Amino acid sequence: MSTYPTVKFLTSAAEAHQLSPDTGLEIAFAGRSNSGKSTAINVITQRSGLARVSRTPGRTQLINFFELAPDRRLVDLPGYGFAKVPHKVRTRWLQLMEHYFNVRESLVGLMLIVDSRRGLGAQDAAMLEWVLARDRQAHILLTKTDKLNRRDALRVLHDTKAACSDTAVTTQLFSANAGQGLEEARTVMERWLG
Ligand SMILES: Nc1nc2c(ncn2[C@@H]2O[C@H](COP(=O)(O)OP(=O)(O)O)[C@@H](O)[C@H]2O)c(=O)[nH]1
Ligand SMILES: [Mg+2]
Repeated sequence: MSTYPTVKFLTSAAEAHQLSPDTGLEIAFAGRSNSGKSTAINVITQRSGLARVSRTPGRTQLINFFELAPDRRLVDLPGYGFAKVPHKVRTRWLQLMEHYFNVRESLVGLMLIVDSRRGLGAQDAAMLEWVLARDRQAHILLTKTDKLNRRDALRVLHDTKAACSDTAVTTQLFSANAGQGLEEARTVMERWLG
């Protein structure tokens, strides 16, 4: 049986005032464009079309809210790290993210989606600092491990854990294609959502 049999899209927010009501508990997914965020959301919730998967990194800067169960949400934050976006777009992204992290009381934790072939970057580290500074939990999914051999995957896991060793951040390997790490990710989410 699906862990979230009633998961459904709730709403999109392009502006601060459009966030869904701040009740209950929610988990935010963040990461670079093309890191595998939408794919991870789809396989974790077992809904193939829930979050759209793109080959070309999208420029839409929307916060998408999904309801996992009553008063339990998954939030798809707009991706970052896309080199060619205009300065204005980047400023808007920053303002929307800062607003979200500053006001959101229902936020319990951040799932940080990192391409295992790239490893943790400066912007990923900045996202972690934001949530840790606000006393929220964080868990890193090192995605697309089917593209690495086992030795390289274990090395990036080790390096990422080492980079976060003075924090409570946890890290795991993940592959949507190979079905690796699904239960581990769901267990973290279940723990956070109580
Ligand atoms: N090989 C492999 N490709 C993946 C995996 N997860 C995502 N991708 C691919 O990576 C690309 C970007 O994925 P997407 O989920 O749209 O990334 P997002 O921009 O972070 O939402 C797509 O072509 C996906 O099919 C994975 O686990 N393994
Ligand atoms: Mg996406």
